[in-house]
Amino acid sequence: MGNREAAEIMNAPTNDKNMLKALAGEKQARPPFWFMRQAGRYLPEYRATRAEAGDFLSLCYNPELAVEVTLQPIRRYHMDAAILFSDILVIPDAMGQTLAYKEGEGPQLEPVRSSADLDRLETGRITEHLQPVFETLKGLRRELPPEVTLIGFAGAPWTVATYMVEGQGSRDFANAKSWAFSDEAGFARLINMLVEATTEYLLAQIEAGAEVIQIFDTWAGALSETEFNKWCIAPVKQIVANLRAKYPDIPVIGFPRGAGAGYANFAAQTGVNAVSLDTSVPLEWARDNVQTSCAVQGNLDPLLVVAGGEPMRREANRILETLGNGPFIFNLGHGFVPQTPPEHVEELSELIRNY
Ligand code: 1CP
Repeated sequence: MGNREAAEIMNAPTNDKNMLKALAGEKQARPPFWFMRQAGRYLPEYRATRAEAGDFLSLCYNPELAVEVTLQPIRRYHMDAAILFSDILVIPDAMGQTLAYKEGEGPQLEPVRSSADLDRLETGRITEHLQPVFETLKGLRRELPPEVTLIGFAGAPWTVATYMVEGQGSRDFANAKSWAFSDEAGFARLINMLVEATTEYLLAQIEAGAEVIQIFDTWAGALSETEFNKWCIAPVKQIVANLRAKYPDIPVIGFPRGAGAGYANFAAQTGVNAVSLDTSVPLEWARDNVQTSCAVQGNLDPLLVVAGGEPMRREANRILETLGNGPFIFNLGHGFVPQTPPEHVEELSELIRNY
C-alpha cells in the first residue's frame, strides 16, 4: 500500500457503523434498524418529559429535554440509529410564520397563500432561530453510544409547503394544489425559498454532528406524475446536490411517502443513498426496481406493531427475507402510533436483532 493510500484510510470517516455500511450499499447478515417516531407518545417516559416541557415546541427547542427524549427509545431497544427529536415545521416557525400545536388537533399555522404573504416571511434568521436544535445534536453526539448513528432531518419542500399553505394537516391539499396549478411561478417561489432554507438548516445540522440526513416527503403521494417530478423529485434533488457540494459523502435517505411506482424514478434521479418505503410498496417490486439503484428502508405497517404477535412476526420476517439480500435498513412504513404497546416494540427489536 502506498503512503497516499494509507493516509487516505487513516483520514477516512469511521465508516464501521452498520447504518453507514447499509447506506454505502453493503448488504449485511443482520440489517440495521430504527423506527420512525421511535420517540413519542407510546412511551410513558416521553409523556412525562413532554409534560415537564409544557408544549410540544418548547420540547423541540429545549436541548436538554430533546436529547433526553431522543435517547429514551435507544435505552430501551438499542436501535442502530437515533433520530434528532424535532419537527418538520420548525422551518416555517424560523421563517416567522405563526405556529402552534393544539393538543389532539395537530399543528395550526397562519396560512400563506399569495406572493404578498411570501414577502412577509423572513429567510435571514433560519440558523440563528434554530440554534437549540444544533445544541441538541451536539449533546447527542456526546451522549450516544459510539455504535449508534445520529440522523438529522427536515421535511421536503412540498410537504412543508402543504402545512404552510393549508395552515394545518389536510386530506386533499386543495389550497396548495390550486396555487401550484393556477400560479406556478408564485408557488415555485415558495418551493425555492424552502429549498434554500432547508439546505441551510441541514448543512448546520451536519456541522453540529448529524451523520445521516433523512428528508420526509410525507404527502408526496398526493401528486400526479407531472407534479411529482416538479414539486417532489426536483427540489429534493437540488437539496441533495447542495448538501453534497459541501459534504460530498453525507448519506441521505429520502421518503417520498405514497409515491407508488414513482419510487423508482425518485431513487434513480434524486441522488439519495436510500429510500424509505411506505407500507403500501410491494416488497418484490421494491427489490427489483428500487434496491437496484440505492439502499432501501422499511416498511412494516405501524398498526401491525399495535396488533403484535404472529401477524407482526410473519410480516417482519417476510420483509427481512425479501429485502435483506441487498443494502437494507429495517424500519416501519410510517411512524409509530400513540397506542403502540412498548412490549411489542421490544419483541420486534429482538426479532430483527436475532435475524
Ligand atoms: O407529543 C406530541 O403530542 C406531538 C406529536 C409529535 C411528535 C412526537 C409531533 C407533532 N412531531 C413529533 C416528532 C417528530 N416529527 C419527529 C421526531 C421523532 C421521531 O421520529 O422519533 C419527526 C422525524 C417528525 C417529522 C414530522 N412532523 C413529519 C414527517 C414524518 C411523518 O410522520 O410523516 C410530519 C408530517 C410532521 C408534522 C406533524 N408534527 C406533529 C403532528 C401532529 C404533525 C401532523 C401530522 C399530520 O398532519 O397528520
